[in-house]
Amino acid sequence: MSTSPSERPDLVCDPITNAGPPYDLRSPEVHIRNEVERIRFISWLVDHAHTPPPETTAPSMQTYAHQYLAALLKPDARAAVRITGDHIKTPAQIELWWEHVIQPTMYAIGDLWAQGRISVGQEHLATAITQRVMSVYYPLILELPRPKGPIVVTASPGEYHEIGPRLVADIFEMNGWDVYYTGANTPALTVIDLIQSIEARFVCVSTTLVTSLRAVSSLIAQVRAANLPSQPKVLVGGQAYSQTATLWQDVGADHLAANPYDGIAYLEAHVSLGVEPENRR
Ligand code: B12
Repeated sequence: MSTSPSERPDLVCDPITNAGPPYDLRSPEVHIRNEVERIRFISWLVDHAHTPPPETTAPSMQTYAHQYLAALLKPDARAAVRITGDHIKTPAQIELWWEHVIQPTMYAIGDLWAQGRISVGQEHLATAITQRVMSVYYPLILELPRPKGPIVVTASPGEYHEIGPRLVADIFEMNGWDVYYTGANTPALTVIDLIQSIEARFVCVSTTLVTSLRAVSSLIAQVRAANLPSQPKVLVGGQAYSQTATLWQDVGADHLAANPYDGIAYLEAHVSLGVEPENRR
């Protein structure tokens, strides 16, 4: 891709004026177009990873992503925190940043590593910087009201990729869900105990590696066999499902969501909202 993102205003989600993410949940066409543009953009980021980001007075989400990637690669944690902090003023802007800066830059980091253009150490450092950046916003995220009920978000057993589920957990939390996030490589019994103790009606399982899917099947089978009173629905997501359309059914899930917003649409379609708000955190 040779065009610069700043030359493509149609790809740009304005960071200041746009209230919400550029998804239209009712329109699969818009969703597919967004995903195609995102893939193109990641490839543009990879190609321009070592090109200094231009100085601009009206940065788009994509120029921010370019600047953020440069900070990860330098590596400059302070610059990554500063670029993020200059942009984020509201929870809606955290969501935009998670989806349109953190996700594509981490994919670009993965591609740069797979192409041998950065070392495994640089990839680890970039991941650590992103984790530090995200942690700045927990005082804000965790203070928001969460009246929609408790849910579990977990990375499946054997799965060490945890930024994806963390990002999902944060976006669910910012949309009113009371999220219990377990982190990476969570044993099935821990997940079952947690669902039981908080009476979660949903468990959301993130998986990146296809090789982890056997463990996902086992986790879901154990959740079903536990016959929990809250009868939790199992929502799955993550890159492990991107190659074959039916994998989510093979593992026994109730639903596959391509991104956090598809996930929210599923949760909201399957729960009656506004139940006992005084009992909700
Ligand atoms: C950081 C990283 C690591 C770190 C993870 C550290 C951590 N604390 O998370 C470490 C070093 C541990 C690691 C290890 C490995 N990694 Co790695 N890693 C990555 C990297 C660069 C970034 C991951 C990330 O943060 N992505 C950003 C998040 C936000 O995206 P996401 O997870 O896809 O989540 C989004 C969606 O998928 C969706 N989603 C995800 N889950 C869910 C769940 C629900 C319910 C919903 C609704 C939505 C949803 O929403 C999220 C937000 O949009 C990726 C590159 C990539 N393409 O992701 C490689 C990558 C995933 N790793 C890869 C590999 C090969 C490995 C190793 C096998 C390497 C090795 N030989 O040891 C190991 C496996 C370890 C294991 N058992 O899990 C490959 C996988 C290739 C493949 N097709 O299988 C990738 C793609 C790199 C590459 N380009 O080749 N890795």
